[in-house]
Amino acid sequence: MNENLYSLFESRFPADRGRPLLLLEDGRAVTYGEAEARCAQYAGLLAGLGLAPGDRVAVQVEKSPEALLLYLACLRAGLVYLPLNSAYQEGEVGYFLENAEPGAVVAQPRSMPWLAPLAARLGIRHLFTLDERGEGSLVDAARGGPVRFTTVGRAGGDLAAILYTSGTTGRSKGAMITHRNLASNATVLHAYWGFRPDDVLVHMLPLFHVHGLFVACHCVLMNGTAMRFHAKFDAGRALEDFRRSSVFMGVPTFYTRLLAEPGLTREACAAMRLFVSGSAPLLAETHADFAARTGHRILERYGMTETGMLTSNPLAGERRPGTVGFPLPGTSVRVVDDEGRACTAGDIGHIQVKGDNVLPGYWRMPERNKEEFTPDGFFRTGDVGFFSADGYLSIVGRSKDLIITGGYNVYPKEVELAIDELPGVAESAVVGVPHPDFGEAVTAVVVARPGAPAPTEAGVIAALKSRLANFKVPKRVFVVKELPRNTMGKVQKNVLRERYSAPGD
Ligand code: MLC
Ligand code: AMP
Repeated sequence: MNENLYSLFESRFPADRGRPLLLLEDGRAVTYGEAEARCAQYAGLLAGLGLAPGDRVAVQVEKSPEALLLYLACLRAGLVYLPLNSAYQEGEVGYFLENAEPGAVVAQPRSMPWLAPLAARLGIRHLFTLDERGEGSLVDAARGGPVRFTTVGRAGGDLAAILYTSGTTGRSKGAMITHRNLASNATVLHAYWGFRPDDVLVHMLPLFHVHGLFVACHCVLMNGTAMRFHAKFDAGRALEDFRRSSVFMGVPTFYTRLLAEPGLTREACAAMRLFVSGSAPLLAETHADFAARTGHRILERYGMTETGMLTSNPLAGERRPGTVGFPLPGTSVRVVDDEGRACTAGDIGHIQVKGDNVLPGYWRMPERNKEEFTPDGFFRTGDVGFFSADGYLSIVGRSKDLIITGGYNVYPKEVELAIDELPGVAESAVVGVPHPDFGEAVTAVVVARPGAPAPTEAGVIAALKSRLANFKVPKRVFVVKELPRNTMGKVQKNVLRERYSAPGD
């Protein structure tokens, strides 16, 4: 049996291929028929380059309909899709390309001055451009190609995508995601959230991470219906769309920004049936304010790049604020103590998971696979939480040193390593402090090197901007004489978090 995820989607496409898949900001639409044809052309182009099933295609582009079709084309051709956040800088991309050894790279035209020499150095023969308007050498090369393509047969365990996630050591790991991982999660979410034949989803998330690419797009593709497709989040546009749509998915920052709009009313959301939040904790206060203003109780769910979606508040029963709901069908979620013994309800412990949605391992990192999985095959999420007596999971913290800012993960170690390389810096510590818009804000505390000119806040921020994706760059930098340490010599990040969370800092 062909377990290619694309074939599953295709089986759900509407019989009338003239129906829209994408409704664009400028009023145009991309129908299912057009999507199939253009996707076939990209698949044909990539296969024609000599790329074989299992080869990686790295893609660092802004969001556009073509970017989505390119993803579907990779699935269809049996190639492994490797999406990269468009904010990543040269050094970050260099590591991913060196590690993943893609057969082809598709990137923004503005990246070519540094990307072309990098690709040449790494022996990557095929390099294409694709810009935010959906134009570039990729589109030119595919134009006029056959509009049919026979989807390549894949087994469920074959790779569909690799998504890099940073690690506590500062080195990124490629999460290997299989066709089965994605198909099982898509099938479960589509059913659990009760998708209906007339649903229209408002899509404002980026396309290079799990939430926007897999969770949102897969639900729509499984439903064979349309999404209103926007380049990025815009609260005003979202409100306009809510009047003629039914489902919205976002990170908590989307919801706090919507709450700042006077136009967010019960009447503006009357056509909507479901608001989903995830990727970062949704404050119970945001949940309550949103319900008071719109009459809608946001449905919060919990997931990870490595595992897809794991738990969800129910569509029908009580959506309990501050919790992430129940394990999804087919996913085992357990909470264990430091010794690996099951915790009882109410007791806080480590969250571990198992299921068809969980990755088989990290790309070329056998040692990490041993550490991240338990001997009985559960994946260690690094999240800490507890189950209530009636089965709702709450996340109370993380055992991994991680900051989530506006739904993006930032590992302090990576930022600290970049800061420590700057002239005049002896050492640094990076923490997350509460932020009204982004939930948490990356904050750096820097110790100057004796005898060297002291670094300045503006200087550190400017230097980091060319080295790190913008969301990793600290919003504030404090230069201090020394870092607080415990008796073991370990930096006390909790002390720093408290110190720099104070209003006025
Ligand atoms: C942008 N900036 C951020 C940021 N996004 N800083 C911190 N955190 C972020 N998330 C930078 C900008 O570059 C800019 O810097 C400054 O902050 C202000 O930018 P902005 O104009 O306010 O940002 P905007 O473009 O509006 O983007 C904010 C956002 C976006 C929240 C809309 O970040 C976003 O779409 N986030 C969603 C992330 C997501 O999809 N996560 C899912 C991961 S999957 P400067 O210096 O230029 O001023 C996952 C699994 C799961 O986690 O469970 O879903
Ligand atoms: P990522 O690696 O980007 O996939 O991020 C996954 C992490 O995001 C999880 O391990 C959690 O720490 C966090 N996360 C996702 N959804 C939620 C949520 N609803 N509440 C709290 N944390 C969440």
